[in-house]
Amino acid sequence: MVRLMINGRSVEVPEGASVLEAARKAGVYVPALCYHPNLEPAGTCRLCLVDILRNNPSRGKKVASCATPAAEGMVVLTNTPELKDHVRSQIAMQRYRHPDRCQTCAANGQCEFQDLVGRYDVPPPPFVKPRVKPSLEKDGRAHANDRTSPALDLDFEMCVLCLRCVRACSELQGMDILGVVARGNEEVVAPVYNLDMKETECISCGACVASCPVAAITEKDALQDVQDLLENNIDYARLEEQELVPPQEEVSQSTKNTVSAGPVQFGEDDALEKKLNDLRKYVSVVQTAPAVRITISEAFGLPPGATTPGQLVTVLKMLGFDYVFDTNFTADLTILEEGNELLQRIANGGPFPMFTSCCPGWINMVEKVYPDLIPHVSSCKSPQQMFGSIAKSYFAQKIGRHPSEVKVVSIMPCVAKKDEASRENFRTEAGGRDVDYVLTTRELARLIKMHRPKISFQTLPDSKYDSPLGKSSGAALLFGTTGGVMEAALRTAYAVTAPPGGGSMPRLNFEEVRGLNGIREATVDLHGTALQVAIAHQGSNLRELVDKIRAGTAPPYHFVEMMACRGGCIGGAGNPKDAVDTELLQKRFAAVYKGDADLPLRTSHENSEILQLYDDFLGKPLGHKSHELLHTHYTA
Ligand code: HC0
Ligand code: SF4
Repeated sequence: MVRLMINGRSVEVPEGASVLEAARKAGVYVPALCYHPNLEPAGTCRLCLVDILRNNPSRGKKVASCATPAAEGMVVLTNTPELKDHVRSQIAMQRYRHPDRCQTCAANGQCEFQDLVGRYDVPPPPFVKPRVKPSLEKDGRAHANDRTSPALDLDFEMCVLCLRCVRACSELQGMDILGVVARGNEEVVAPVYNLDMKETECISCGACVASCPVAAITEKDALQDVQDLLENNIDYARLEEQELVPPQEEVSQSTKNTVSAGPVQFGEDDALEKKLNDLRKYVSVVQTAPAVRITISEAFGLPPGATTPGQLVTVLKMLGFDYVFDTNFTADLTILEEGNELLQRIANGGPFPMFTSCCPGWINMVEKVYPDLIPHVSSCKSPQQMFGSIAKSYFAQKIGRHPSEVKVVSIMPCVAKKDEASRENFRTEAGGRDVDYVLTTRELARLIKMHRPKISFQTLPDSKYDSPLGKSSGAALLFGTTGGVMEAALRTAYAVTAPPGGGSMPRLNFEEVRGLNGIREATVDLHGTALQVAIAHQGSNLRELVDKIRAGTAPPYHFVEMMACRGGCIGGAGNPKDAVDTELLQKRFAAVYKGDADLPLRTSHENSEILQLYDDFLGKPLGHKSHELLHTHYTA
């Protein structure tokens, strides 16, 4: 540990920590845009300069505190008048290039640049000269936007050149899609080689989005579509056909009455209610991913897991969804399909290893970078997509609606799920896309705040998920974290491979696959069969493990779980953004395991609504109907 003094406050930090990290620990504010706790320091924004009065490694010069290691005995000043003037002039320079679009910006209220402008009271410049891609035009025009990705949008005007996205893509994901293009005044961050996003090997993981301090890279906005679904669900063109258009005089009369006579009365007239219901174009169905119930609380200033899944259901009902269902239900379904696929491969001798298929960032990586691995990937659709298929078949049938009249919205902690939902093989002629709209957890928080600005999320009452696609196990909740799909599968595999007549105790906890190390491996004894498994999370680790497997230097794994985001979905790029450092990730992680331990049902194969679904509709795992609805194929 080293001890230093910052603005008169003494603080102790581990060796190797930067002066900036020491200041944050001491509770001293130091402005910074290019700093991010998960990335190597770049020292490019120059906002975090400090004076070091004693033990200054730069002999008296101001230094970038993010890139300067704290040393024993340092005496640091962060807030002298000269430093404040420096910060204000740096921000003013950025403001000269940054459009004034705060009110309609996706980052409004969550923007690190907006915070800096407010904190240092930097006035707007007389005019703004935004950054565009002047030297990169393809059609004779400079481009302010790249909207060609199915999951994210780039707005070059918004960029503050902190390079966090470039570093996240390369350091965390091992992908190197983005870079600084052009020089001087024309400098912008964009896909390298003058490509459009859709032409790159981008895997839509969203690590760039999660690290962006402004809204230069954002998830593709689905808020307007979802609001439209919830608020504009009446087929007005058919009003007349239903004899619901009052004559003109009556309209004005009824308007008067509404104003003077209070709220309109409903309830008595069943026929009218039925006619109104017939005019509703769609039944809106929403599904919530495992991790959303853990992290949504953070968007409302609470710690991870502080709100309950029941409160999430309540708020979704308040927003107007007709049915609130759970992706955890189809996570349980996935275990039955994927578990049987693994057992089938064991019986047939491979191909091994079998890789999980639920993470769309990983699937994109396989298709774009490692197509030779396609036969190794499980053919199961992800739980999100299984849900869409089941909602537009089994559930549509149950409520007597045509698949095209059921609109499915997903709430996901993931940016790549938008890409997944838009895939051509995830749509049917009858129902269109299996999943119509995907909102990230962040977008859901924005939607809630737009519609209920004063909501006190934690005091909402609990509601139950609707049936029949709402019941789920603790194993399904584990899907939200790295190692969770593996553990859920092991719980069921252990139970179904138990020798007839029993005698052995069920096994629920597989500690050997838990943890946050980037690559983990274990051998699990399934009643005499040794199953070799591995787990990796975060793009750079996926690549490292794949390289070993392809080089033949990895053990002969049977089953490998791959998740593109650090920590799995609880670290997904669609979660609330604030300071997702290791400490916060550990809290989310602990909340998942506590949630699992608290649930009465812990294993997927004991979920009675899943068993009912097989009895009523699917037949059996890997059966004909399952293949049609729950499995897919991949293309290079
Ligand atoms: Fe995940 Fe999923 S667990 S990928 O991390 O398998 O996004 O939370 O919804 O589909 O269930 C994300 C989270 C899901 C899916 C599930 C899987
Ligand atoms: Fe890189 Fe992922 Fe962003 Fe694509 S989505 S540019 S792969 S960080």
